[in-house]
Amino acid sequence: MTDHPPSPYAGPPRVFSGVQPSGALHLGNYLGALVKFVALQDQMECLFCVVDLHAITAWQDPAALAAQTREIAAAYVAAGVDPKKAIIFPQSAVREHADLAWILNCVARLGWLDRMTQFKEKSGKHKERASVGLYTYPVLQAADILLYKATHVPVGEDQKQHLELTRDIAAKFNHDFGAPGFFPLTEPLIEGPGARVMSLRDGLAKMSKSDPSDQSRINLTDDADAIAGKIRRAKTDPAPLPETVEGLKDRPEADNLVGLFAALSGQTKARVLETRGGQGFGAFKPALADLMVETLAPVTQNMRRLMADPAEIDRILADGSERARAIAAPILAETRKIVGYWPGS
Ligand code: AQP
Repeated sequence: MTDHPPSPYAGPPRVFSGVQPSGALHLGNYLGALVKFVALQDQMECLFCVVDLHAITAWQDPAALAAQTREIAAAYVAAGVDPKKAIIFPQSAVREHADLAWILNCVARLGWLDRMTQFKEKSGKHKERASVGLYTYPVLQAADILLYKATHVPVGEDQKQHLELTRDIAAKFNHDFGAPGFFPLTEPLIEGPGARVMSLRDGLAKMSKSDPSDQSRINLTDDADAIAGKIRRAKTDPAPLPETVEGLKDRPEADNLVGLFAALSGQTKARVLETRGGQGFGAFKPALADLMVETLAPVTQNMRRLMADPAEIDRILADGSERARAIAAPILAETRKIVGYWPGS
């Protein structure tokens, strides 16, 4: 994607990120996104959205969608996001997302979207049967971010290409409409050992909600026995752990488990291998499972408690929607004016 000159954007720093209510959250979502959300809420103004417009790019049962949205919001709070500090809201409650997405659909180029690897992966062999929404998903994502002039977006590594596209769209809008610095060139916040959590069944595939095998992922709702069982059955190779990170090359499953240990214990992979190098998986896996249970148990418990009080989650989401709208509305109004829409519309 294009290298852009430094942006003349002069607005305040602001964080936006989102998770789709398309199924139960897993450890990849937790380490790739939620943990970063918690860390950022004390550093900048943060908006954490439950992106239900994105979720319907693939079929969602209408009778279940609102409950799934509540569950993701509960997961944010259970993981440590404070709704008094950060703004937590459902995307569909702020109509401005769809309005800006249309404008940005007219800025983004077909050739840019044709390069998006996530569409290719998700649409598979039958791309002509995928929804048009799935194809333009990254443009809606750009609208989500730019609607708040967000300067930073914490995401997993799988979203890197979409974030580059967001920068391209912002730069082209600013250039085409003669509005330098109107939209920021958003920085992705990806780094860290949890940025790419892989499937427990295949070290080359990312851990994903839509993987048909539940054994491939640790769900945030899994209890201690389920976690221990999944880690015990996780695919590995017969060799013991290497002493150095270089020794993990061509051992994707071992690399993933060491990466998980590092992310959960707040260490680097090198540090983990300094103490665990030479250990077999028979000893390493139970230690990893214990660490995982210890980290996730409080989150799971909090989530259960919150899910038992849907009125409280709804209150958080209503408050968040109002605060999000208050930021979005003037930015959209200005964008519409720049585009030349009918005055007063
Ligand atoms: N395996 C992963 N490792 C690290 N981060 C991950 N994320 C997702 N999978 C991993 C990050 O979680 C955030 C929310 O993702 P999402 O649910 O909005 O979309 P997704 O990337 O499509 O998630 P899934 O679980 O893989 O869902 P499906 O199976 O529906 O595609 C994002 O920040 C993402 O980077």
